[in-house]
Amino acid sequence: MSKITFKQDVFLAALTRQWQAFGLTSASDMTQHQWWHAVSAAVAEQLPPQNDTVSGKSKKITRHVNYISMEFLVGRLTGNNLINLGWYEKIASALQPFDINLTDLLEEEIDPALGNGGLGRLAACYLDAMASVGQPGIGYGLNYQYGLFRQRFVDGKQKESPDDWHRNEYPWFRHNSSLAVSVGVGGKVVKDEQGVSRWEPEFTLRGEAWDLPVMGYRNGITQPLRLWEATHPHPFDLEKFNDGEFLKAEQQGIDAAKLTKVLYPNDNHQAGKRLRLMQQYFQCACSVADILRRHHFLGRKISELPDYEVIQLNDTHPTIAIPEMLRVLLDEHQLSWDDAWHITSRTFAYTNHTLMPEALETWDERLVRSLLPRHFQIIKQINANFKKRVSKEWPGDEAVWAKLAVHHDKQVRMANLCVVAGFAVNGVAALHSDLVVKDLFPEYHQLWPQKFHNVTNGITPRRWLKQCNPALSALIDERLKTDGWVNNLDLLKGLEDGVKDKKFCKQYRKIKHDNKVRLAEYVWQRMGIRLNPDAIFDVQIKRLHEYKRQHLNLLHILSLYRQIRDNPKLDIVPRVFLFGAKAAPGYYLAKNIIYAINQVAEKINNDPIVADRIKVVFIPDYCVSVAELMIPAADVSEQISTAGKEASGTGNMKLALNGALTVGTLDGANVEIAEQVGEDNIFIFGLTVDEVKAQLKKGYKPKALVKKDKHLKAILDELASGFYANGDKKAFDLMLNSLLDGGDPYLVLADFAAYCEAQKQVDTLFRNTDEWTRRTLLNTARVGMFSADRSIRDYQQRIWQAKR
Ligand code: GL9
Repeated sequence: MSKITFKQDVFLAALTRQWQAFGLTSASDMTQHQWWHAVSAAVAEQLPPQNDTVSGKSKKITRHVNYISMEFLVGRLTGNNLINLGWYEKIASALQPFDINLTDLLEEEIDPALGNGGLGRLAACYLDAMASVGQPGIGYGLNYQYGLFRQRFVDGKQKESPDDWHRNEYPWFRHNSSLAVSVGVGGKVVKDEQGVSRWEPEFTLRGEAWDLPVMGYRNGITQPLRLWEATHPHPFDLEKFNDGEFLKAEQQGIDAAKLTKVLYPNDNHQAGKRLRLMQQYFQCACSVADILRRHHFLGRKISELPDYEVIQLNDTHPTIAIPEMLRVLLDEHQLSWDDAWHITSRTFAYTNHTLMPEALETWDERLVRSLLPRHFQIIKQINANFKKRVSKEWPGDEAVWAKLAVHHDKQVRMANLCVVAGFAVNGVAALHSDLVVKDLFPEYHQLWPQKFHNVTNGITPRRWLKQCNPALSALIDERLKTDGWVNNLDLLKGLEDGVKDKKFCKQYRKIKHDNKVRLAEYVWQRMGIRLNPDAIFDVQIKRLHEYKRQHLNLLHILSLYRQIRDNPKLDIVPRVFLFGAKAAPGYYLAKNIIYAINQVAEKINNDPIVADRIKVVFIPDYCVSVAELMIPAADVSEQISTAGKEASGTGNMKLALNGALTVGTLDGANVEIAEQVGEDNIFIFGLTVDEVKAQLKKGYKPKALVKKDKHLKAILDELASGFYANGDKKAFDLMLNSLLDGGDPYLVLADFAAYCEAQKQVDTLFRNTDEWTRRTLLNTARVGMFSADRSIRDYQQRIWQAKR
C-alpha cells in the first residue's frame, strides 16, 4: 500500500468546516482545545475507509489476527497518528500562519485511558506494530465512558475521581452503525421438537461499533481498533409502555448503558463481580459476531475459519469468547459438536500475563449459569470430554483432575478453559514462560508440549522513542544517517561505536539533561517543588502493588535520610526519587504505601539538614502522557519486583531505550535486558527465583532479620513512631504489619541490604560522567530486540502463521 499523501488545501478546507461547525466566524476565534479538536478531525477526515475485510488473495494465506482485550491503553492519538502518517512537520507548518504551535496543541488531548497498566499498554503497542509490520489485524475492546480513575493526593492520601474523557466528542472515532450487534443475557435454555438446545435470553442488548484508526508507520496501512458500546435497542419501548411495563423497559435501557460505563480499576487482581462478567461476555459476543460476519462477507466457508482467522486472547478476560464461538457454531450454524470443536480449538490462542494466584480468574457456577445458561452447558460438555483425556493419561488420579478440570468445586476456571480449548499458550518473557510451564501448567505441558511458547513483550519505538524523545530521535537519525531504526530497531546497534566519539557522547548527555529540565519544569508547575537537573533522576513508574515493592525503594530513601542525619556531611550524589503509580481503589495496603511515600517526601523535602541531597516526588495521576515526560528524563530505572512475580514488565524496556540504567532483580524481562545490554551496564541485585523459593520453603523470618540489622530496625521503628505522620503511630500499620507480622510475603527485607549495595554502586558510577554516559548509550544501542515489531514477528512465526 502506498503512503497517504498530505494535501494542504484539502486539510485547510476541512479545518474551515471545523470552526464553522463550532459556530465561529474565523479560525482565530477557536480556543486552544477547539484547535486540537479541529486539527484532529480535519486529519481524521482524510483517512481512507478502514479496511477490515483484507482478504488473503496471495497464495500464501496470512491469517487475520483478532486481538481481543478488555483494555487498550492507547494514550493520546493525535501526535502519534501524525508521526505515523508522516504529516507532523507538514501540519506544524500549515498551522504556523495561524500562530499555532502544534506541540503545545497536542497537550490539549485528554488521554484515552482505557486500560490499567502494562497489559493494556501492551495491547496498544501491538496494534501499532501489527499495522507497521503489515500483519492484518483488528483490536476488539470496550468503549468505556470512564477510563481509569483520576488520582489526586489529599494530605498524602490517594483520592479517586471519575475519568470522563468525553468519548462522545473524541475526533478520532468513527461510528460504524452498520456493524451493530444484538447480544442476549440471562434467560433459559429450551429444547425444540428435534431436541436441539436453544437459548432464550431474558433481555437483549445492542453493541455499537466505534472504530479508532491504527496507522502503520508510513506504510499507508490503517487498521481498526473496534470498541463496543452497550446501548439498548429500544431506549424507549412504546409497546411496553402501553403494556404498563414501562418501568421494566426503561430499566433495560439503564442497565445496558451501565455495562460500558467504566473500566474496572484492578491490576493483577480479579474482582469477581457480576457486572464484570457481563462486560466480558458483551465484548466477546460482539467480537465473535463481527469476526463471523466478516468471514461470511468474504464468501468463506465456516469450516475454513481457522485458515483465515486467529483470535488472540489478551489474558483470560475474554475467555468466554470460546464457549460463545461454540454456541454460535452449534446452535446457529447447526454444526455437530465435533465440527464445532474442531474449528474453535484451532482458532483461539491465549496469552498469560501473570502467575499471581489472585489474578487467575474463576467464576462461580451460579453466576455463569444465571447470566449465560447455554454457555454453562457448553463448558460442562468441554469439561466432560476433557475428563476422558485426563483419565487416559492419569487413570484414577483424582488430584490431577482436581487441578486440571475446567469446571470444579462449583467454579469455572478461565485459564484452564483457555489451555484446553486453545491451540497455543504463551508467556510474555523467557523466565515467565518457563514458570508458566513448570509451576502453573506442568500437566498440561505433559499433555500438549507443542502448545506452549514464549513471546517476549515489546514496545513500539514510534511512541516510546520517536514521539516522546524527539531530540534523541533526531540525534540518532543524524548519527546513523537514516531514520530506518524507527521500524528496524536493531539498527540502533550502529550507535555502539558512538561511545568513542566525545562530541556525540556530549550531545547524547545534553539531551538527557534537557529532558530532565523539561520534567523539572512540569514538577515545578504542578507541585511547586524545585528539582536540580544535575541530580540523579531515579524513577519508579508502574502500578502500585506489593510485589513491585515501591516500599523497598522507600526503605532505601529512609536509609539515606538516616545516614545524613547521623553524618550531616555525608557525601552522596544528589538524587531525586520520582514515583508515578495508581493503587486500585480497594487495595488498602497499596494505598498505605502511597501515603507513606508522600509523608516521607514531605519530611525529607523540607528538612534543611538534607540540603537538597535527596528529593522525593510522587507525581499524581500517572498516565501514558506523564510517562512520555518521565521516561526520557530518567537516569535510573527501578525494576525491583520479587523474582518470579513480574511476568515481564515493559516500562523496563522503555526506560533502557531512553538511556536509563536499570536497578533490577532477575525477574521478568529484566533477565533478557541484562543479557542484551551486558552485565556491566545494568545493576542486578537480590534473590533469584530459586533463592526466593528456597527461602520461603525453609521458613523465612523477617523479624529475625530485622533483629540482626540495627540500621534497618531503626528505620522501621521510626516509621512506626509517628515521626512521619504528625504523631500518628498507626499511620503505616498496613505496610509495616505486612513486612513484619505478615511475614513479608514479597521478601522486601530479605533484599534490602543487596538493594542498598546496588544503589551505592549507582552513586559511585554517576560521579564518573563519561563512564555513566558510555553505559547509558550502550543501553540505547542494545535494546533493539524489545521492539514490539519483533514481538509481532515472533507471534507470526510461532503462533499465528505457524502450521497447525
Ligand atoms: C501484566 C504483568 O504484570 C506485566 O509484568 C506485563 O508486562 C504485562 C504485559 O504482559 O502484563 N499483567 C497484568 O495483569 N498487568 C500487567 O501489567 N496489570 C496491568 O495491566 C495493570
